Amino acid sequence: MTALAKKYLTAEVLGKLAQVRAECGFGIEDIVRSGVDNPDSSIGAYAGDEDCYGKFAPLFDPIINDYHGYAADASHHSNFDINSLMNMEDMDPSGEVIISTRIRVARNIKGFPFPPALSTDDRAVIEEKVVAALNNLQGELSGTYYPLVEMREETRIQLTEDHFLFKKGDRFLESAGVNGDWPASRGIFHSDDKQFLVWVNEEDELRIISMQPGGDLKQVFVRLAQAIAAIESEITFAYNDHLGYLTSCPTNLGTAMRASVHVKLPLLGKTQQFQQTCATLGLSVRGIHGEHSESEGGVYDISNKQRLGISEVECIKRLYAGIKDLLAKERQLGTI
Ligand code: ADP
Ligand code: CIR
Repeated sequence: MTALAKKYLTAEVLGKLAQVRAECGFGIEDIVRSGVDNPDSSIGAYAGDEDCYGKFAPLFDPIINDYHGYAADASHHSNFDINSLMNMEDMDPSGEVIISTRIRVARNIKGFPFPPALSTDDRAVIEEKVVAALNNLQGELSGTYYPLVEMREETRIQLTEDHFLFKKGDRFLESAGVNGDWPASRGIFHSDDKQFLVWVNEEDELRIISMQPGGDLKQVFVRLAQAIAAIESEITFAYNDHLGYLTSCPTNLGTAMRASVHVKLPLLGKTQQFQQTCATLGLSVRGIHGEHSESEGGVYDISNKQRLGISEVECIKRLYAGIKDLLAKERQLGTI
């Protein structure tokens, strides 16, 4: 097992944390259950509430520092100012190599535990609150909420295959306690064109998503920023100055933003140094059906790795620069 939770849960740290309980009732066994059940985890730890990050800091701080390069006394600053993205052009004006661009942020609601520790009743209250706020959205953000309990199985499968909906039965989330009472109080809200979407009560209480075909990262970001501001005017999200927006998985803290493209890299993707090249550029590689999936046809999901200690616009700028670099490398291989 190579999970960061295993690396940092030394005998000494376990000794310190064995008797500790967070406000949500979580002990160390709850926090690392997903990593213990799934030895192929990369992280293997989930928080049940904000208090877990404080009470279990001897485990979470080194994980956070390892993943984000972020110190235990650092502070996080949010910045959605689109003016600094004004010169950002479409990453693929030809429309041939970037299939689609997506940005999501994770959010949890202040005053509630996170999904691994939610009660049945709290989950239902959250769904009601979120749907009420989403139903007030106007213009291109207006849409419809589709609860999972009412969804036909074919529709659910199609939405998942088309990259709009979360997967069912993820084993990492199952062990973390996220899938309790499935499918009650889960669902997806989306605009008619499916360019603006919100997942309700999956790994985090909200996943706010903007996506569209092609490589216009700025346009996707602008839509997302407007949506977040509109939702935030009605719902207060869990946030603190050290960890930014608070999420159940420590990889998502801070901006909680994953900006990704589905991009064709058939030559570079086959090279031995591909993973290392992406890592050096601060990029993560996933397959085209999300985390823990494989690439198909030389298409990869490439996204910003760091989300904490950098602003939202910085996440976007890093992805943009990284993708430009990867596209140049792919072109070079094509002309050799
Ligand atoms: P998350 O991005 O929320 O952390 P996943 O990695 O599981 O979670 O991705 C969720 C879904 O979003 C998957 O179906 C994935 O293929 C899809 N997705 C991610 N990035 C893109 C993209 N740039 N274009 C289209 N679909 C995407
Ligand atoms: C793992 O440790 O591999 C899973 N728990 C996923 C970790 C990072 N990704 C995520 O939270 N989406």
